[in-house]
Amino acid sequence: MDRNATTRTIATFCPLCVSKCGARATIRDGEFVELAPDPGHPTGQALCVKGKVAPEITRHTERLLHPLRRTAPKGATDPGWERISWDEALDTVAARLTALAQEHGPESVVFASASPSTSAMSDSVDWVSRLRRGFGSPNMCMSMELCGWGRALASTYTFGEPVPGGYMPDLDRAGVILFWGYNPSIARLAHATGTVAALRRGARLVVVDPRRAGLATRADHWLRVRPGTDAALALSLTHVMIENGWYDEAFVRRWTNAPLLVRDDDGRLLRGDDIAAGGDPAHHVAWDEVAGTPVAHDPATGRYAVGEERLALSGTHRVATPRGPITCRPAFALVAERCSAMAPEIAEGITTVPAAAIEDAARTLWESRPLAFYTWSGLEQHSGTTQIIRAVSQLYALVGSLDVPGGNVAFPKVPTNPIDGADVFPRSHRAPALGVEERPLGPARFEFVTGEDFYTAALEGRPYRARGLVDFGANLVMAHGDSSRGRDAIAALDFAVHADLFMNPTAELADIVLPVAGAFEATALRVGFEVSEEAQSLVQLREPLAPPRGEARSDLRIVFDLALRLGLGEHFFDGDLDAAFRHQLAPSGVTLEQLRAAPGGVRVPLTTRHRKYAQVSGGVARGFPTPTRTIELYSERFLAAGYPPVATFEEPGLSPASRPDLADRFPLVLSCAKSLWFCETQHRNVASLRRGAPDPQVELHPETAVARGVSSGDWVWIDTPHGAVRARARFNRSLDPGVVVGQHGWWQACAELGLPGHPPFGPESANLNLVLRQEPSDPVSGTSPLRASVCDIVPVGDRPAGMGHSGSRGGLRETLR
Ligand SMILES: Nc1nc2c(c(=O)[nH]1)N[C@H]1C(S)=C(S)[C@@H](COP(=O)(O)OP(=O)(O)OC[C@H]3O[C@@H](n4cnc5c(=O)[nH]c(N)nc54)[C@H](O)[C@@H]3O)O[C@H]1N2
Ligand SMILES: Nc1nc2c(c(=O)[nH]1)N[C@H]1C(S)=C(S)[C@@H](COP(=O)(O)OP(=O)(O)OC[C@H]3O[C@@H](n4cnc5c(=O)[nH]c(N)nc54)[C@H](O)[C@@H]3O)O[C@H]1N2
Ligand code: SF4
Ligand SMILES: [Mo]
Repeated sequence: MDRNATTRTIATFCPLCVSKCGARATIRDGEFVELAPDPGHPTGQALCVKGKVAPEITRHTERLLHPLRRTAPKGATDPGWERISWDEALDTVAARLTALAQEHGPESVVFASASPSTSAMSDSVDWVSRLRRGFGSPNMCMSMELCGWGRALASTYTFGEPVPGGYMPDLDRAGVILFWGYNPSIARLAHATGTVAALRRGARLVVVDPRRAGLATRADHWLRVRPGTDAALALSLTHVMIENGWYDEAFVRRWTNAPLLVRDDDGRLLRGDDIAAGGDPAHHVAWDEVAGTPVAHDPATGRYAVGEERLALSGTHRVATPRGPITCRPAFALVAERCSAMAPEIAEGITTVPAAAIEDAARTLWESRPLAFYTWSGLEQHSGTTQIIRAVSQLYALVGSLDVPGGNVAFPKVPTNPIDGADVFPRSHRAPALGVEERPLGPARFEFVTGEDFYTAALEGRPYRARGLVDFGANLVMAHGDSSRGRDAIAALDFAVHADLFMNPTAELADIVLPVAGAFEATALRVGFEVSEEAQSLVQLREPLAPPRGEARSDLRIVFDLALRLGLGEHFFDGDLDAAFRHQLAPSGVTLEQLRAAPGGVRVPLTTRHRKYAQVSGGVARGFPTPTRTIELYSERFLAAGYPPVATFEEPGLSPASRPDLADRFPLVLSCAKSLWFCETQHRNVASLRRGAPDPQVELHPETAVARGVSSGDWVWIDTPHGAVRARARFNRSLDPGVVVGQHGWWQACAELGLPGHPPFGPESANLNLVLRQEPSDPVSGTSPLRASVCDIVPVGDRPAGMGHSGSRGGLRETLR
């Protein structure tokens, strides 16, 4: 070792995925050489392999270094990239966007971003939203429907707020932890270390996953569910709990809409003006069992005219009205009825989870409460995602652990000024988002556009034509189903700009590509680390550990530079990033100077208040921000939009059961899961990571393999009704023999190891999303059925029948519509 080398370490955090692990960076002779865990940081117990090789990612020889302009037409094998200056690049982008807005309206330009869960876009995504809103576009495409819908948005239809996306599991105090379609050992290290600590102090663990992955090996109950049938399992667990009285009845009466009467004739909630002339149409009605009379519920106060303990939760009640009697049942009776159709023996037939295991797990969830839970990708990406989330949310509501210590808690936040522009640029100034007409309750309601709707708008001009794309990272064609349609859609745009660290198959279709500074080359402000009160109290400024490579600029810098050129300077602090940070920080009492002097962050004392729904102000309890001011087990909004108002099991749209016509040919069910070594479609070019996982894999049961003449490690085709892609067989005895689990995101080569790329399109592809479609999608959200598709596994020597050289199968596709 060079004795004169200067070495220093700096506190920082890794923003490469959702975990945001606290870290210490080593700088040797001015070079960023190492990242290590920082146990003093609330998320710093461990770093994953990706975090540890952050310096290698930063130094990578394939980084984009200069702005580029396409010189060849879209579709040419070589885009003919030509280096241009930043001024030329930004001037061109601004001019093209302005022209599109003038000729076709700003809604013709779609904005996109890599998910903040898989990239450092968490540093800047709010500012991208501000730019979008300032520009006037209602359209943000960022795989919200594949990643955040269930957790963060669908759960709001039950609770009014995101659970578990907002109310985080209080792992430090939980009695029992439930991970449903979530594997934090790979996906969110800070949750994995927190869970291991909880298990050590005696907490119980229930995991619902088709694979015995990660913490499932340490779970008290591992429920091996058939992919996409999770709602059946949730309803069955709930049935067992209701039958045994294993639910918090007082909570259910007071804080859910379980007692409200539902009319038998039209399914609407009974109202004050139904039962008396001149009654208040805003009032709902429950049944007072003691008096045998209807009793009003006033959403403005959240109270009934009598104590909740007197309200009926079951039975059929004939309510006298001026127009004759109306037969009604309490919402809870409808819930219980729906659940009772899923007795464990029936659910076993649907989900493959043994009836006895369902009963045992239900007992643990109740007896070991408080219950803290989290759901993620395993419950997203299904044709029934919204109902699955409704069913799991309902189960959670019944346990009564919401916002109690050890349950799912909305931890406090350090106060800051919002920066996403929602307050500055009101929604009414923008056109309706793509897709909001077909799915009024879906992501478009929140200005998120599904891949399906974006492609339709670009290719078919419905409901209006998408003509421009401003993309910060999102690898749209790889992330969404039907990659070929994605390629055609993006190629059909008048203009696309893509900002990224590396070239990717989506960037290849852009007119201009901008080089982005890596996570450790940029300044970023992080307010709160989400997983606990302590984590939430930390404010940290991540300063650059290395100069940007080439001419790369941070995403923030690019957003602000573009804003200036689009005439939005007054809303972007005239391009001054420090001024922007100061504005954001103002209410916190923390200054930029303090943060610069303390790279490990500044802690702002916070106190968690529990049961915030019960806090009274002006004589009225806060309740929940839903139309009934309660947790909505029964959703009139769903009813009005034509969806089942009570959580319902729907057989996945592309399963052997729903498509018996396909089951002979494609008898297996295909799901997928993330890789420990890579984030989504990234990182295959990083030697230290690719060494750990050189090839795309598909996990299958050895019996399933042997029946097909496949040995461990063989290359196989994953064959779906839409075509076939390659992967290597990996045996996993924990799987049901009828289920296989693949990986998405394979396209990139690793030059250093001489490992090949796999074409994103065409017959030799390993891109799972090439042979999965965005339809049949979830009727509420439009999320794609990427996690429960019929398939078969075929040895690679036997090319699947009917496969054309495009890699997709045109003929069968028609029969699938
Ligand atoms: N079949 C299937 N499809 C899936 C999934 C699945 O499980 N199965 N998962 C879905 C999910 S959950 C998600 S979130 C999406 C992910 O899809 P994307 O959001 O597209 O995420 P990535 O593939 O991780 O990264 C996309 C690009 O972002 C770039 N990037 C990384 N960091 C930065 C940065 O700081 N700034 C900028 N400008 N660019 C950056 C990377 O270089 C990469 O080119 O895919 C979805 N698609
Ligand atoms: N190492 C690494 N970390 C990541 C990412 C990454 O790509 N790599 N991506 C980041 C992003 S964007 C996200 S969204 C998160 C996602 O984090 P997770 O949601 O944990 O990701 P997955 O591994 O895709 O899915 C979780 C589990 O769901 C199971 N599963 C599959 N189908 C079903 C089903 O039908 N029902 C049930 N109950 N379970 C099912 C899978 O077997 C898997 O074990 O991770 C983030 N962190
Ligand atoms: S889990 Fe890995 S990639 Fe994610 S923040 Fe932590 S160290 Fe970084
Ligand atoms: Mo994600």
